[in-house]
Amino acid sequence: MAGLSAPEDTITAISTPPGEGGIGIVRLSGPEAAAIAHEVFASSRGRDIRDPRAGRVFHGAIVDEDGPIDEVLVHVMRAPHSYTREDVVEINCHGGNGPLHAVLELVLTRGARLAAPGEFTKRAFLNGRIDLVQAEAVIDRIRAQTQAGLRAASAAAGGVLSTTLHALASTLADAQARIEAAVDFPEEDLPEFVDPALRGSLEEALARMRALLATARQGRLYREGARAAIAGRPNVGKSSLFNALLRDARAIVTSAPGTTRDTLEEVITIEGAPVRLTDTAGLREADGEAERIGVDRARRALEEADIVILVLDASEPPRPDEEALGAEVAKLDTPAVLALNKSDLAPGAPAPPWGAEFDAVCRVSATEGTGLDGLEQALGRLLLGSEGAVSYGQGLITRAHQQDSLRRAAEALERLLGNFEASPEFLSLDLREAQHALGEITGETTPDAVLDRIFSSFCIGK
Ligand SMILES: Nc1nc2c(ncn2[C@@H]2O[C@H](COP(=O)(O)OP(=O)(O)OP(=O)(O)O)[C@@H](O)[C@H]2O)c(=O)[nH]1
Ligand SMILES: [Mg+2]
Repeated sequence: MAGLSAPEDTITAISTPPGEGGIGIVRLSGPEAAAIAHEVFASSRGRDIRDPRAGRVFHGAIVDEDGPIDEVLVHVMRAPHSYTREDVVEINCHGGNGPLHAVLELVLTRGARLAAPGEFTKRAFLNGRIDLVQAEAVIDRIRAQTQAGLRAASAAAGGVLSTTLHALASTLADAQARIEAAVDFPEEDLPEFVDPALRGSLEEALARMRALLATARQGRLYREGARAAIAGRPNVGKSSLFNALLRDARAIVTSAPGTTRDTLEEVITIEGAPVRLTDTAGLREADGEAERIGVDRARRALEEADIVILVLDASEPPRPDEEALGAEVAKLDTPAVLALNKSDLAPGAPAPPWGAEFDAVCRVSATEGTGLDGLEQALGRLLLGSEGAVSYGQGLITRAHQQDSLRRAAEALERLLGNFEASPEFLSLDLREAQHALGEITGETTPDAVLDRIFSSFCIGK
């Protein structure tokens, strides 16, 4: 972390979300946190919050020259036993814009500086309390939309992925030491460092990197979710299926074709992953401007989707334009499911021959609710892969930059193993590259500009 020194000033921000609530918190972190809070706080029992022996939680009022502003509880956490490892003071006042902003303004006039987004977490990182993986997992925890996503983020915040990465880094560091010894003492026997044990441990490290890389798709899915678009010609039951998967009568359903005009989105959970489901307008030659715009939006939703559900009315023979639509969907890069809806009206109806182009064919009845389990399973299998729901054992790669660094580390190691008989200088270069790439994930070698970008994507007060 060259170039980054521990900050000296004391920062502050409102750490609870805007709006009204039972309590709201103004947080201070830095060497002057207790001194600044002391200046604006009147303890109801006359205690001095700067005194470590006085305790950690204080009742009283925030006061300025004109008198009390709010009744508060002040929580003092001393370095290094705090989120940032600095002195931290949390002023719990009443949750509302009035009290929170009054308290914030007051501590700003007493010498605190307004924190940048993510600056508390950045300090926790700079002060070595957490590494970059854990810092990023903090924001994933806040944004998690499903229980499984929260669990994955909590595992990462707790250090599961970090432990795996640090074990890999230490294997590489060992190998580096042995190879460098061979560089420094070229007269020594080479076979000693090219021994099978060293090779074996590097091969094992490479295998672990590959296993970790294989979690990237799942990891991203749990963090960001996937987009699933429901498409088809008018009146086949797209909105009914949307409602059935949502278990809610969200979209308007009528027996008239062309009911849905605008796209409609809701999040459902599939195998613990958040999936943004989109209902779209029926695809046909549009009748009027609103429908034409709806059809354009439907096409866009199809293009942007991670998975497409094409709905057919199983009680009628497929139409020629549906075959063209089927070919169009099957040609997309995205996995696609063919849903034969209204199967209650035609239980044994066969799929059209071009259905074979699809990754899965499901018979459903949106109105009866049958076949939904099978459809959800197909979606889960196609989105998550055959490995199914996530396991947290080694941790998950959840971000593109982690995946990119890990891939470079694995490539460097592959090169090294492919060249194992080469001179130690060469091996040492590849190893260094692999170590550097791993360090980008945990934060040791991440460029400052990237760190800034990561932390600035956090919310204020975190
Ligand atoms: N019997 C039966 N009728 C269904 C089923 N699904 C939908 N319907 C009926 O089909 C008609 C059209 O349903 P919608 O869900 O509005 O169809 P849509 O594809 O969204 O139609 P547009 O929005 O106009 O493109 C309604 O009368 C539904 O009640 C089903 O599984 N079985
Ligand atoms: Mg509809």
